[in-house]
Amino acid sequence: MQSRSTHFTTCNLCEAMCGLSVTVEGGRVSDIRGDRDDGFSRGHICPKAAALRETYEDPDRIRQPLRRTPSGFVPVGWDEALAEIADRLDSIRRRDGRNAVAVYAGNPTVHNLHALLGYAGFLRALGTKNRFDANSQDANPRLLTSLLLYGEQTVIPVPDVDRTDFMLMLGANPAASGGSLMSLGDVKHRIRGIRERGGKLVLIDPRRSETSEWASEHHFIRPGGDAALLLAMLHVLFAEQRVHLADVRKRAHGIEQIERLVRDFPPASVEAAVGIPQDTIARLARDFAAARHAVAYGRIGTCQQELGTVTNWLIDVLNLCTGNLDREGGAMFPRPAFDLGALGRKVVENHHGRWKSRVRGLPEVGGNLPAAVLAEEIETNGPGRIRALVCVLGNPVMSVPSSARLDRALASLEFMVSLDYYINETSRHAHFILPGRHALERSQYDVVFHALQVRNTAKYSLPVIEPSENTRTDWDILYDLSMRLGGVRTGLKVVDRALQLAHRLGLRPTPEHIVDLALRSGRYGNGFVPGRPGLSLAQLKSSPHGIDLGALSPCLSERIRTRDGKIDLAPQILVDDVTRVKTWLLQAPKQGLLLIGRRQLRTNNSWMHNCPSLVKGPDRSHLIVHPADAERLSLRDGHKVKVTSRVGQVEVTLSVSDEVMPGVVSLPHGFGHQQAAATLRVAGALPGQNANELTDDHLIDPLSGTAALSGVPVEVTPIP
Ligand SMILES: Nc1nc2c(c(=O)[nH]1)N[C@H]1C(S)=C(S)[C@@H](COP(=O)(O)OP(=O)(O)OC[C@H]3O[C@@H](n4cnc5c(=O)[nH]c(N)nc54)[C@H](O)[C@@H]3O)O[C@H]1N2
Ligand SMILES: Nc1nc2c(c(=O)[nH]1)N[C@H]1C(S)=C(S)[C@@H](COP(=O)(O)OP(=O)(O)OC[C@H]3O[C@@H](n4cnc5c(=O)[nH]c(N)nc54)[C@H](O)[C@@H]3O)O[C@H]1N2
Ligand code: SF4
Ligand SMILES: [Mo]
Repeated sequence: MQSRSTHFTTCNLCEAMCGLSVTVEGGRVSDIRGDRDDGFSRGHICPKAAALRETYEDPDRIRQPLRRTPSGFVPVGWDEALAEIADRLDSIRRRDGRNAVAVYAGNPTVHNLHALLGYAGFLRALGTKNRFDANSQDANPRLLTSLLLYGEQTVIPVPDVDRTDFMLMLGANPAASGGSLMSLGDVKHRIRGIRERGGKLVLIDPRRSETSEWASEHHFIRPGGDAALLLAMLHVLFAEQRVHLADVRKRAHGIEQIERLVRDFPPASVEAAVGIPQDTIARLARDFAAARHAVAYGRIGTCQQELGTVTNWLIDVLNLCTGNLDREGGAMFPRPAFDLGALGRKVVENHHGRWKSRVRGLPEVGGNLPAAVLAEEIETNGPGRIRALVCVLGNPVMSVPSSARLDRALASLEFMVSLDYYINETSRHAHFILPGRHALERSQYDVVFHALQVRNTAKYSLPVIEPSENTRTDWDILYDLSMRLGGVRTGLKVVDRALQLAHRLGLRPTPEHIVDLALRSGRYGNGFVPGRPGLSLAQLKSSPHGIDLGALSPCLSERIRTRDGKIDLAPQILVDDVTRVKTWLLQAPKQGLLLIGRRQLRTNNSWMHNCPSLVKGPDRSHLIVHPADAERLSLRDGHKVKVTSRVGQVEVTLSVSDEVMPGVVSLPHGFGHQQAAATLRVAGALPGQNANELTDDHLIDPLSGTAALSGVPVEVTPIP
């Protein structure tokens, strides 16, 4: 008889962190379902959870290191690969300097305890200023706002969804995404709960998304119009004396500057460009101010645009001015058990513009340069040119703007390594591919997402399945490479001392050691006092459904890192940037078609299209165009069209629907795997094109370097 066992773990695919109950029979996963005892996700899962098994069993997933040879990729031993990689990287940096070796960290890095902690040490060992990550396609405007206002980029407000009465949601689609910078298990019931309690959810989005079905109201907005909308709402609040002035003055500097700024934005002056009538703007402002608990929340639609940082700033301003920042039912700050920000300035680098990209002079944000400059930094001759790249759990050829250019640039590198378990558009350029252990074979603590939860929680999960023979975790790989390149230094004194000691004793530190140290020294820990109760790894190990540490409570005074403990509400670079909002208002009505994206429940960025259960059924890669635009341009539903931007051109199938705003067209990203069809056999056979062949590496938010992947001017023409 085959052994049968049930294991509890956490889905690491999106930020919702759903609890899973996984049945293993005879060493194979036979069933994955929601863990009803998980206090947070309460049994909720989405179709991607079951696909964890598909990626685990996927015959295209690579399970041993590969070396590229003229006749294709061939298996190579771990030690041989690691020794040669360290040697090549070291000789390039000795010859051309440290910045000649670049790194790019993709999104799954933050979903993987082993990669996240290993990467922090690896960065120190490399010492390069050419660091890139997915945040310049994602959250940089939010991180920079937190850095400027609160002095700490990890101090990020999340909506207190369970207690709010009015949620203004801009540029987010949790019904498809599972929620982002707002970890909320059981997303559907939590968000729908707002209306069920008699509250309101107002959604602002250029597409009538899946989340609109949960909303009380949905309003189309012209892509990029959020900053103008928020300025106009603030104008109404100041004009009608609805701002909690005394309270704001106690907690922040700069309210007078805000009052002056918003005078120029009466709703009548923005309605045409934004696409929302002035009466609606005024009503939304009044409803927001009148609600007992209200919260404005913005996500990727407010980041992937040229006014991303200003927009994210104005969201916090609106919350503060109405008495809803760091208040129950408003925008609140979690108190994480493992607090990255509390680990010190070398772990989370709170600076902006300390160095700039060599060619275009764009500023670093928290130590990372915008990925939009990666191609030009590889292509442009001169001192400091990038000659080698280590790509950590990322697929920038599919995810970065002007992707065709990046594809060519990667092919020209002297040396490249990918930590990845697929041979895809990016890793095919690597000289070595190192596949870390699969999620089901490794432990997990979500360092980042417990710090973004709508309740304070902590959870550790053990591996579900015995690791396959001769596999290594991403921690093992990155730790080994770091030691070969000069040693791991996290910058955190206590951790570094422990690491040095362990190394001298011939012991290998593990992510578990770090999690335990961080938990015990954190705000719920016992501070290493024997006998004193407190959170530790041992306690989490005996709580496989996670631990609830309570509802969010006001704590900004404890977490803020500004000099005098007050919020810097009007940093000069943001105040100055409002002139770009004025320029936008003048130009917006003259723009032609604007391209936006479309996340779907059954996709996960660029890398899960190889799972048969997720891609079966109708083609989901269409370009959606509004009927009025289709008629004007003689475009027909179901026909092929050509989409052209400044940088590229793709041919895709058209869908005519009024779910998008007139003047807006929508194409999902992550499709278009034909060039990797030999090694991604399911994904490679799908229709669809890479949306980032159209997005533009010169269309960015200059403050944060974030790519404006949304709102890209395009032309659509019929193909006869
Ligand atoms: N047009 C457009 N472009 C976008 C976006 C958009 O909305 N529109 N969104 C942007 C956003 S928000 C993001 S975060 C980025 C994401 O972009 P990236 O982070 O660059 O790429 P991913 O598509 O997440 O690819 C992750 C890679 O990691 C590998 N991988 C996944 N899990 C593991 C693992 O556990 N171990 C190992 N070893 N490898 C693993 C996968 O095989 C894949 O190659 O895309 C951005 N690009
Ligand atoms: N199923 C699934 N889940 C995912 C992912 C995935 O690929 N698939 N990716 C994960 C990642 S990496 C991230 S970062 C999160 C993102 O999480 P979300 O931000 O919740 O995800 P999106 O569905 O991209 O929602 C963004 C919305 O912004 C709208 N939008 C575009 N431009 C504008 C604008 O200018 N203004 C306004 N107001 N709205 C605009 C879009 O139409 C879209 O509906 O999702 C995560 N979860
Ligand atoms: S919503 Fe889906 S992908 Fe996200 S954590 Fe839950 S099961 Fe995983
Ligand atoms: Mo993302």
